[in-house]
Amino acid sequence: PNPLKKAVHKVTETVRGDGEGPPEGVPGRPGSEPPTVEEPTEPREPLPPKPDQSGPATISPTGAPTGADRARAAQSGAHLTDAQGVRRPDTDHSLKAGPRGPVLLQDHHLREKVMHFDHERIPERVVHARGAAAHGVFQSYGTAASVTKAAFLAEGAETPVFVRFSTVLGSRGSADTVRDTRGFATKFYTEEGVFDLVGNNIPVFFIQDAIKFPDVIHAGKPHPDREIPQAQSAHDTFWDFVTLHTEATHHTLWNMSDRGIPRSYRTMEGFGVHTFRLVAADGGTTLVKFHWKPKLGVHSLVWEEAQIAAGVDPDYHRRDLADAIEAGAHPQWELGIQTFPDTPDQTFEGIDLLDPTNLVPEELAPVQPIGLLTLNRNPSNFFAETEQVAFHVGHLVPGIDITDDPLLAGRLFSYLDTQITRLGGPNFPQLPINRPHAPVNDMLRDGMHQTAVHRGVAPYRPNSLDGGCPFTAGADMGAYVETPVLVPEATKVREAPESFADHYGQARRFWLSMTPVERDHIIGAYTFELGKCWEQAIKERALQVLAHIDPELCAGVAEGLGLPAPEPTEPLADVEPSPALSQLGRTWPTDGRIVGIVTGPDGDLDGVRAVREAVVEAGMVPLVVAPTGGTLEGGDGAGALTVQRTFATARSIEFDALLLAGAPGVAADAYGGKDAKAGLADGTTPGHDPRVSLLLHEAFRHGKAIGAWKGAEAVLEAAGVPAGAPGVVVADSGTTALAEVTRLLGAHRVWERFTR
Ligand code: HDD
Repeated sequence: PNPLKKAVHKVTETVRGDGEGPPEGVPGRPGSEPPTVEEPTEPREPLPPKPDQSGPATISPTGAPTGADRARAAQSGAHLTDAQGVRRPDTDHSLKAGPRGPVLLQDHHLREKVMHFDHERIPERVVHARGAAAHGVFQSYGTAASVTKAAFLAEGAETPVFVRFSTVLGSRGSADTVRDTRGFATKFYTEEGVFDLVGNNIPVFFIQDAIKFPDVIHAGKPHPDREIPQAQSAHDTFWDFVTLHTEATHHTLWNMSDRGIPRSYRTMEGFGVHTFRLVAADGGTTLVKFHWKPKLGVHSLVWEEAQIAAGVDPDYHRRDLADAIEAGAHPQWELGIQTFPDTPDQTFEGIDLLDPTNLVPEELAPVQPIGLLTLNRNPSNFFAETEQVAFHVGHLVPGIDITDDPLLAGRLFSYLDTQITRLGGPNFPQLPINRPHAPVNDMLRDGMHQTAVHRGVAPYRPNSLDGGCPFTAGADMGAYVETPVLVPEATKVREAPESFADHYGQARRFWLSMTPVERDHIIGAYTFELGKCWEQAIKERALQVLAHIDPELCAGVAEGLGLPAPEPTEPLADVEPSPALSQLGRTWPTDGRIVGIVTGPDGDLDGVRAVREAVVEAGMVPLVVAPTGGTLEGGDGAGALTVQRTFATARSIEFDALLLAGAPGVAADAYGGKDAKAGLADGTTPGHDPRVSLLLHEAFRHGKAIGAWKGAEAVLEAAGVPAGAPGVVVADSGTTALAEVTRLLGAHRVWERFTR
């Protein structure tokens, strides 16, 4: 049985409206009485607080009550008060000397209200400002228990988590679908304290040493004079940096691949990037790389879709994640590890494990699943949770340790430091979303925004006044003891090791691992981004870099730029492809995929009813698209069909596949009253609705499966969609068309459409 079926029913019934007709009396739903918007005259029972909405002042991190009343948390009672708990009779009028007179300085309610508003914004994250998050649970398989003593990785352990996804370069209000790396940061509230896995959807990084981080970010962010372009790497400073710092070649290539434009956060892989060190109960150590594998498969947008979404629905990823969770279609990832022996040289098959521009092919070190992440609850307040969550690579628990990756070393400093500016002081771990679920008994005191009321008089140790508490624990009592790693005798230098010098070999492996269509997308992305650069010298330098990855890539981009393709100055790296790096060639579940059913008032509504039901049965989401909103009635089937999208509100980017419910119905209103077929037959412009044509044509261009039935060929033709083309199915009935469309969806797209 498919657990998503129920969820999809829910999404269609509650979020998007349902063919069975709206629940009675829901304001704004068709068929309901017009909503009466009246202000209640008596206080009503407020909604119960959500589980994470307890006031921050009620419990201290030590577990001691602060004396504050939970009911005093904001917006929990019937009557308005000011910040001091004093009831206010009026919050709409300033205190004035007469109704038309001057506002009085003594209006301290006005002063408090505006003062608080003036300070509502906090600085956005210097990177990863734009994000979306969700709560969930991590269930450990226990398969890592032999290599780590981490309690949350023991068999059967269940740990609450909070995961924040993000873009890197854009500001808080920027679009979700820009070409960029995505952040994938997970906070595990383990019983031994908080563990943060602060990763990305790309397994390698631009730079090898954290000292260059400000530089790469300055280069990627908008130009300092005009502050454009927003959330883009398609500009001179970015390409200037990555072509002068050729260690960035591998990460840049990933960004230019389809990985830079994920279809959804739900279809992204995640990577811890660095090599970490796991510590077993017996003290044995293993080097590991962390991977998140999405259950729905790895799936990306095509570039034009990403661009359209950035304008049509800038919240595309944020909405997708929240909708799916609200509908009960809880996204899942498996956490996996690649393991390597902890040898003194910290290399594996010749790959330096301390170089974060390297990955280890899965063919050489398979990813071993160790647990399952399920995101099952949306935040109830964006600011309190998604904005105030503070991740840090130094939040580690016993059994997980760091390595000497120089990029990681800088991160260990940066993440704490940035929170001081962003969250206004050192007490950010006390914010509800950051609070450990393990008891906290520190000797940290006071500071800005201290909400704990600490007991005791002796926050130092040893002491004799507080009974000697706190005592320290050893490793045997669950304390975090750093692994005693041997530091080789060395001279202090500002240098990178010789093994960090190969900047092209891994990039070439990635290129060679791509299928032809993925290579075409990469060539297209480089051509677009470099085409946006102004400086000729930067374009030429970029081509020089590409020549060291592959001549086909270099020639393709050079052609697009209208420049000669240079020769490499050194032999190309001799590397084997890693098929696991390609997103193609696998069949994925179709759960939660969105199928648009285009119809009209005179359409085959019984066919639409049947196909709609079949889409739900298959665990996918049907959205009925018609000329106008409201409901469609007709056919033999009972009940009105609710229209979820109109020709005005539907855009192809929302749908994974389209079904066209027969020409007559679509033609009636949608084609300006004319018959599409007639229009075509007499050679005049078909009387089609350009919005339907655009919908179909974009879906076709973007490699989406299209199914049609009962004489819809003319509409397809009017849209420039050849009926016999790959992935365009014309069948006797909607359900027959859907069966083929569902099969095609398993490959995510009809890849044959992307011909050279
Ligand atoms: Fe970073 C945020 C991931 C290198 C400095 N980083 C941040 C976030 C993610 C990453 C996912 C957003 C966390 C959230 O949702 O709140 N960063 C990475 C990865 C890196 C990396 C995978 C390389 C492997 N970062 C990196 C370096 C530095 C930083 C080398 C500095 C030397 N990163 C930061 C930061 C941020 C941050 C400035 C901004 C907001 C924050 O930390 O809390 O400290």
